[in-house]
Amino acid sequence: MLVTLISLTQALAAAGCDIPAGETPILFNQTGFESGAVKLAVLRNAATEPARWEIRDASGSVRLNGETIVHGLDASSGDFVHQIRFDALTDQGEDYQLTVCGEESRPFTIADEPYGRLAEDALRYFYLNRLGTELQPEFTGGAMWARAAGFIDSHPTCFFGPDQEGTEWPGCSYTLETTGGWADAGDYGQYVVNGGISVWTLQHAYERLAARGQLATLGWTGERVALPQEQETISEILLEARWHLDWMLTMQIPDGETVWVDQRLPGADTADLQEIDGSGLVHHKLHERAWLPLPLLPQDADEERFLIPPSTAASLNLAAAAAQASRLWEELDPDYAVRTLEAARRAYTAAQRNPDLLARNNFDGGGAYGDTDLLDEFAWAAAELFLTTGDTGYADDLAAALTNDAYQPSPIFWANTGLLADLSLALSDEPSPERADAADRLVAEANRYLEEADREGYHFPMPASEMNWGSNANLLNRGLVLASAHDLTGDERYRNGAVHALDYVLGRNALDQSYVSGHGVRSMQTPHHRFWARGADPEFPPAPAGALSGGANHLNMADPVAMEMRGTCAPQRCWADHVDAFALNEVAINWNAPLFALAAQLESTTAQASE
Ligand code: 9MR
Ligand code: 9MR
Repeated sequence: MLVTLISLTQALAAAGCDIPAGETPILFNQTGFESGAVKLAVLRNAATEPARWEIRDASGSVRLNGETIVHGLDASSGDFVHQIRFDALTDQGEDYQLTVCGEESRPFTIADEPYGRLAEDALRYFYLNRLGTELQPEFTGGAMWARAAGFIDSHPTCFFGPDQEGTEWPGCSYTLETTGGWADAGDYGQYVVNGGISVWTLQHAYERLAARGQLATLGWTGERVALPQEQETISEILLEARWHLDWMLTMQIPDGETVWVDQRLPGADTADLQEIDGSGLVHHKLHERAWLPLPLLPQDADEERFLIPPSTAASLNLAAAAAQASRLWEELDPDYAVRTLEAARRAYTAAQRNPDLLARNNFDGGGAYGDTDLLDEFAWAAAELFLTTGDTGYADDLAAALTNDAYQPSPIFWANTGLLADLSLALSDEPSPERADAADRLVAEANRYLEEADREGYHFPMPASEMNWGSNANLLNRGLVLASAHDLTGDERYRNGAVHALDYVLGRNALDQSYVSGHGVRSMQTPHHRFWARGADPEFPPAPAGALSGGANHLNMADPVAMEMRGTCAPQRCWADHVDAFALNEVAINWNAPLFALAAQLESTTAQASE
């Protein structure tokens, strides 16, 4: 009788439980939860019936219990999963623990404002990647990330000689003084396309906080991330963005200079070099003739760098980011506001004069950042210029781009910038048809992301089919759109969608991985980075806190580590914390920018709710 009772109890305890051996069964954001927000854990569980769960606090009292929601087989991970929703637990506390199917989770925290340190570390990333300047220990968040300058006295001329396709480039008669800016990523290359979205995203975070009057209340007036510049009242966000925008400005061709470009028609195999008026156009990028080795200190990089021919996309990136900067600096530094607006107008005019100077993948030693569809960049630049100047000519250009049959709003990344225009337009405090249309597009986009989250077992707002190079940042950019939809509608579901995006990046994923260094118990350690290269050489430092790994990528497995994994991994699992895995585990300015922006945005909306 006793034996029967015990086995009955065991059978009951095991109802709805079939936990696969080997991997952590309970997955959630490793940095904890926000008191008032959505709270979701994922359980790897092959059972098709729900299981009972409970959460205890630090004293051992049960604070909440319930049943799992059976999601089923999840294609992006290959896992059979259940979801556990515990939004109802809202008390701040440490050492909470979730128990389900006899498995205990790691302890977790619930806090009113869990995003502050993340935002600060994510912003410090940019200082830590400055070129042309010494990194001083009082600003690096630890002495091991201080270093000498490198890439100083940079005054490159145009690339000359044969490119990778054998085309002979004549070079040009000028040099530009280009010292400064950030390194793009794990490489020290500098690219105006990618600089644009990165600077824009930091400036957008600033503009959003400013619109709500929260810069000072949240301490984003120089109190949170120390920088070498004078910053008594000027925000560290704006100053840091300016560091790179200043570099982008140096890449613009002075009036009256001529430059060689490839004018081949789309689809043509051979180059058609022509010398054109370069006035106002912007060089696409700046890097050496061949990839530099890894690891490498900046001061040891002594190969010559070259200005790679100008592109329409680079010109529009400068136009957009500089036009946006102009309105943000108008009161703080009127001269700079004039300078940036003038540069933006010149770049825009030059792009209109040369609408199809497309960058190609024909220069070794740097990323291509080629983009063949520039309607979205035209819309973005026109929108920023319109918002800053009010000139209806720009509004007309914007309308023309948006109503072009080929225009499609698509998820944000460096080559899809149409929604950046909408994010800026939606922030504007003056009602206008442009603002209303942008708001509609953003909410429609956000609705789609929420539906996509519902389909995912790990409940992040992106389909596996989009887990490409830099997937984590693409996901966080979706988070920014969701956060904007929340601002526009006040509907908490959108804010929760943004939280789900961050939850994935911070640990609620098949690999039980926090993709942000220094945040979470299993955080990324050894990125593809030429200075944070501990993964390649013990003499070099590890990643500092707050750097975002590119993330899972099953679509473009281009590096040696990824190649080994090809065909063997479910989309979410195509990732490795390996220094050589540049298609999976590099870090980049355009990836850290939405990490910062989303953390800052979530922090600020919490702060507002608690006022
Ligand atoms: O560092 C890599 C170099 O050794 C290779 O020759 C080159 C081939 O494309 O790729 C380099 O890696 C870069 C990658 O292609 C794109 N992301 C930046 C990587 C350099 O840090
Ligand atoms: O982020 C870029 C990704 O969308 C591309 O697929 C990939 C290959 O072209 O390049 C990525 O950008 C890299 C750039 O080319 C060089 N610096 C490092 C960037 C991140 O890996």
